[in-house]
Amino acid sequence: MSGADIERARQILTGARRVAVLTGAGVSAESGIPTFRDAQTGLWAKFDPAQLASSEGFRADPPLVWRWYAARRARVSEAKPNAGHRALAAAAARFEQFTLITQNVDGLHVRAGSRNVIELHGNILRSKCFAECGVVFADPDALPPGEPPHCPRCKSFLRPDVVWFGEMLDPVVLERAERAATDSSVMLVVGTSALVYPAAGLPLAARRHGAQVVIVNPDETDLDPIADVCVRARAGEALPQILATV
Ligand code: BV8
Ligand code: ZN
Repeated sequence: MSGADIERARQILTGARRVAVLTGAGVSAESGIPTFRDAQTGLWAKFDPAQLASSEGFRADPPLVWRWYAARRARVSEAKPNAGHRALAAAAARFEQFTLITQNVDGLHVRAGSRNVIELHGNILRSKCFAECGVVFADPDALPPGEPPHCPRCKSFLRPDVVWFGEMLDPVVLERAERAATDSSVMLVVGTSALVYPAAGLPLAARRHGAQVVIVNPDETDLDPIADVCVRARAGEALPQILATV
C-alpha cells in the first residue's frame, strides 16, 4: 500500500461533491466473513456458489441450499462491522451526496451506521416465500422450524430474500444505483472482483458520465484499467486513511 496512492485517492475525494461507493465481499473480509472467492473453503468447498445461489440449485436440493444460507446467516449474525464499514459510515456527512451501493447481503454497512445504503442483491437475514405470495420474514429468529420452513400462507418453501444468479435485480433498486453512479463525480470501488453483472457495470457507467474512479483492493481486478488510482490495500486499513480528512 503506497502512501502516494493513498494521497492520490484522498486528493480525488477531497472537495468531491457527489460520491457513489460500490462494495463487495472484500469490505466484509476483515469482519470474518469469507469472500465468495475464498468462501469455498472447508465445508462448502465442493459446491459451486453460483449453483447454490440459484433457483435451480434450490429446487434440486432445498435443504442443502437452506443449510448453506443458515450457515452464512450464523456467521453474519456473529460478525461486527470493521474499520472499513465505519469509515464509510462516518464519511457520508462530508459530501453533498453520498450513496453506498453494496453487493453484500450481510447488512454490515447499515449496522455500521450507514444510511442511504442500496442493497443490490438483497439481505441474507430476511426470508421470503419461494412462490412470491408476499410473505416475508425480516427477523430470522421468527422463522418457523424446518429446513427450509414452509410458508405459513401458501405452504410453499421459504427462501433467503437475496437475488440469485439468473434472477433479475429489483428494477427500482437497480435504477437507484445506476442514477447514483451516473450522477457521481467520484466512484469509490471497494473489495469487489467486479465479475458479477449488472453490479460490475456501475463503475463503467460512472466513468462514462465523467466520474473519477478510485479502487481499493489488495488484488488486481478487471476494473483497474478505468481507475484513476488503485490502492492495493485492505479496506479496513486504507479507507480510514483515505476518508479521515476529506
Ligand atoms: C441477472 C446474492 C438477468 C446471493 C449474488 C453479463 C455478462 C456476463 C454474465 C452476465 C451478464 N449479465 C448477467 C449475467 C449473469 C450473472 C453474472 O454476472 N454471472 C457472472 C458470474 C459472470 N448475473 C446474474 O445472474 C444477475 N442477474 O443478470 O438477471 C439475466 C439473467 C440471466 C442472463 C442474463 C440476464 C444476478 C447476479 C446476483 C447474484 N447474487 N449474491 C448470495 O450472496 O448468496 S452475486 C454475489 O457474488 C455477490 O453479491 C457479489 O456480487 C458476487 C461476488 O463478488 P464480490 O463481492 O466481488 O466477491 P469476490 O469474492 O468475487 O471478490 C472479493 C474481492 O475482494 C476480491 O477482488 C479480493 O481481492 C478483494 N478483497 C479480499 N479481501 C479484501 C478485499 N478487498 C478489500 N479489503 C479486503 N480486506
Ligand atoms: Zn407463500
